[in-house]
Amino acid sequence: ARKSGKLVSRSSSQPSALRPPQARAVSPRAETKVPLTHIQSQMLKAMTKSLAIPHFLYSDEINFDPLIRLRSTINKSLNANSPVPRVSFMPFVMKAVSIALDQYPLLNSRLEFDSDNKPALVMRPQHNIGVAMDTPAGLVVPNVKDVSSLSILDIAAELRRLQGLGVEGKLTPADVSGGTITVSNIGNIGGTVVAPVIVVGEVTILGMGRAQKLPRFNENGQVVAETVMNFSWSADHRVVDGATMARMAALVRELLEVPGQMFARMK
Ligand code: CAO
Repeated sequence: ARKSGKLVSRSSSQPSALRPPQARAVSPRAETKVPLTHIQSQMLKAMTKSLAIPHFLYSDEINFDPLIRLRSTINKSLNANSPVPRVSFMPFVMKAVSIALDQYPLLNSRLEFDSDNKPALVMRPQHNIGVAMDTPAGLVVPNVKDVSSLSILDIAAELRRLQGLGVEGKLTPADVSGGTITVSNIGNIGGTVVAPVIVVGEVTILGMGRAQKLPRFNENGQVVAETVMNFSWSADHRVVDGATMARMAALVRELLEVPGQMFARMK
């Protein structure tokens, strides 16, 4: 199908909103000093703090074929009167993360130090899932609030709203604050693996790479074509151990590979 074909092929006609500003810049003829953009200044501060977090990377491969089929069925049922004309993979991934967080709430927490430098974990009841977005002005990370209370179509509609505001540079402080965990999908631009950087005030981030059709062995030992995607998780190793991360990642994988399980657990 065209849609699933597009998912695994390299896009030669990237929408201009997905092209970084540098791609349109002209190379200087001599060394030139330029001030940082507003977003670069914010990245400088935020990423310097983020990279002070002792973190580890955990990676896994997800078979996306069941989700590709499900998304195609759902998209065929949508029309101009639906809350959104189509859904991408992000709402399913965000929902799976939210369902898994019910079992692993530590990964939705925040590490805080009081005035005596005594650490504590702030456990948070809502899953406000941040989404890294590439906009003409650069990287922004708005979040979808209370994902556990939203349907797949609700999440898609909110993502669409945030994407629209992001492209226009009109995201509000409320849109970009209060995130509790982040998902960064670099795969629609390229790259099969990304090592994501934890957002300060959170302990976990998921990075999604590009889906690829690759040969894999099925349960009968036969080689079959499978659409696979790398999920890479970074977690704050001061409070999250690798085993907890691996269990959470395994649950997210199970929910996406057997989407029926996800629907069985939806509230
Ligand atoms: N692999 C392959 N194809 C993918 C994909 C992936 N991981 N993710 C999305 N695609 C495809 C989608 O299926 C869609 O094709 P269809 O027309 O068939 O639906 C197409 O790419 C465009 O997707 P989209 O951008 O409309 O929607 P999305 O919800 O998947 O992604 C967003 C939204 C905001 C995450 C994305 O636009 C974006 O900005 N990505 C970059 C994030 C980033 O910069 N991360 C790095 C942060 S660190 O600097």
